Amino acid sequence: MGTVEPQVVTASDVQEHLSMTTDAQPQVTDGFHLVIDALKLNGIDTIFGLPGIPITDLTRKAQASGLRVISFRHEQNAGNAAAIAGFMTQKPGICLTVSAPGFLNGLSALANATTNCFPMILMSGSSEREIVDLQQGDYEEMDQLAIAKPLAKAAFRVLHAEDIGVGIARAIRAAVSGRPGGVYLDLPAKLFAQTMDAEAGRKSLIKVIDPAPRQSPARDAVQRAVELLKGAKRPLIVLGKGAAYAQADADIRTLVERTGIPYLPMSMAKGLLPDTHEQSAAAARSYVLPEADVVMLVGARLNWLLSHGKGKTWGGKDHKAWGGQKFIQIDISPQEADSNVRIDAPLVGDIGSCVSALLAAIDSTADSAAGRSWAKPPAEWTGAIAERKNKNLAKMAETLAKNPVPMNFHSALAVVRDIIKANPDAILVNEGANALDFTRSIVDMHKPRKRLDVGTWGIMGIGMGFAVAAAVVSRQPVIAIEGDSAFGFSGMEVETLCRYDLPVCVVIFNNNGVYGGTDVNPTGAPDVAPTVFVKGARYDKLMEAFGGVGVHVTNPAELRKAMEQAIRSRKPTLINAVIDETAGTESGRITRLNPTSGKKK
Ligand code: FYN
Ligand code: ADP
Repeated sequence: MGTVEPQVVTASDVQEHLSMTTDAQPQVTDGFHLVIDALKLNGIDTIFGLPGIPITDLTRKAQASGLRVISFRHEQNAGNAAAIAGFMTQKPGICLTVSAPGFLNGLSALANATTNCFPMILMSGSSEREIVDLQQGDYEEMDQLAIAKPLAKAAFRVLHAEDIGVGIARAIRAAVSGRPGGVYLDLPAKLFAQTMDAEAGRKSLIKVIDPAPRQSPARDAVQRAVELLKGAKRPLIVLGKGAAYAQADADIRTLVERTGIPYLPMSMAKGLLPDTHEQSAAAARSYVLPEADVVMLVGARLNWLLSHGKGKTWGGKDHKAWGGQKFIQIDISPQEADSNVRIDAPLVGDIGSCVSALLAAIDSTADSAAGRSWAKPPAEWTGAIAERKNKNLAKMAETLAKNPVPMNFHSALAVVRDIIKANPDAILVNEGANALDFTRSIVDMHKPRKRLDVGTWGIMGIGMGFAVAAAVVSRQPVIAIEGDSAFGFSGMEVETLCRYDLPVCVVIFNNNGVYGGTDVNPTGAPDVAPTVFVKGARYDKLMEAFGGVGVHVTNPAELRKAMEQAIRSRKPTLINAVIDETAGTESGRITRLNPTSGKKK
């Protein structure tokens, strides 16, 4: 990324904007171009957004300047696209929205990005401060900066053109340094038309140097962790989405394989090592979590997804409670340790630096033990895991071999598993309840950062935004496995998929409702039950409406054929897969989170 020549705005351009008259031909620039130049100077090449007052011209000028501007139908989807682009690239994804309602629509994605540690910048046009602060009733008046602050990692406002360079630089650094997250940048409408000398404008821009500095762990912290690992009889490594984001793939794989320690990938860490790896303990999850005596968390928080490191593990049945483990936690956030239970060996730093430091310490420990290599975990531990894993794998294989009519999640996902195996570079986007939980345990991932899902919040609605960004960023085929309810939150973006002709294959598991279409209205009144949708809906027609390929399938063979064709053609495709509406459970594997009235169903 070299220096970027400022977008020189001639007087006639300025006249067009400011209807000013001038004889001279001063070389000036304006707020529009300073924003664009600042982004380009920092290697940003794509904006996800939705045009409208006061940023429509910014989208036009951005595109004219060579930035890719991907326009959506709802800002939440643009924001989710920006967030996952950040996760995939380690550069902040940019979401651009109009003021007030557009800003609010983007806010849910900003909050989700902050929660998931995805680096993104929500840039929104806004009303003039003097009117907002006096609450005089401006067009779309809203104190957006104040509203964004609690939900963002950082939030800034720029009032003067000469400060745009600093504003963008601060937003970029805040988004990617330390624990990545969502940043809000407030751009009042008047800012864009402000002009300044072009040369002064160029000098005001900042190319951010080393925006995400490596942070090495302390030597004693490394030693403390190695000692714990050395003494473990039943060690376990948990890989979280932080480990995927760090892009330290080779060292992470070496750490797992050199120590021989079993590992458990969290959903978006699947594929860091292939899910078929012999050390994967994913298919023995409820056994390894409570039984391990030392658990090393690598970019994974002990939050609800890991039952807070104590109590019962999640799942359809009660499991042995956790308790008494010793924890090593590798994390860039020093405050994360002890958030739920005591962390015996916090290793604070970026995962790349921490893992390479651990490897060096492990190697030196092995050498000092008279040339013995690192002692692998005891066979009774790895053997016990293998026994449970193989039992679950066998049970799953038996289920997947069945071909029930109507098709259910398992028989459909047996096809998806094959398709992903045959296309390891394809990206899998996944959301839903049963559609999410069954896909997670059935569809093996083979490469890092190929599974993008609902993440820490379990948020519905990420599907099409993630699919658009995944296709734009990776240029690889994208397969979005969607619950029919989940798809509804972002379904209008199938038009976006077609408009940009993206190689996205959306597979909707259509079981006629939220969780399934079997609820009935007990009153007998005409209204269907709150969880029921139109029976036999044909979502495939929606894709056809915009020129994409729509396919309706009712069995695995038809699903396989349609998916293979979609991958081959790289055409936007929506497959409406009819799923037995009695299959699955309410809320999938987190049924127990539903408060019950105590009555057994
Ligand atoms: C896993 N398992 C397998 C396999 N992989 N069996 C066979 N083959 C394979 N490949 C086993 C695993 O050992 C568990 O069995 C079980 O399948 C479930 O595995 P999972 O899903 O990894 O484990 P679990 O207990 O569900 O994990 C808890 C959880 C997870 C909270 C981390 O449920 C989750 O991430 N949920 C997200 C929910 C969400 O966000 N929903 C969106 C909104 S829902 P046992 O070991 O025998 O237990 C709106 O309503
Ligand atoms: P998962 O849901 O997969 O378990 P989480 O989102 O709970 O993952 O945890 C991700 C953790 O990774 C966060 O605590 C975050 O601070 C940390 N993290 C993110 N990026 C890095 C990095 N580059 N180096 C170290 N830690 C990181």
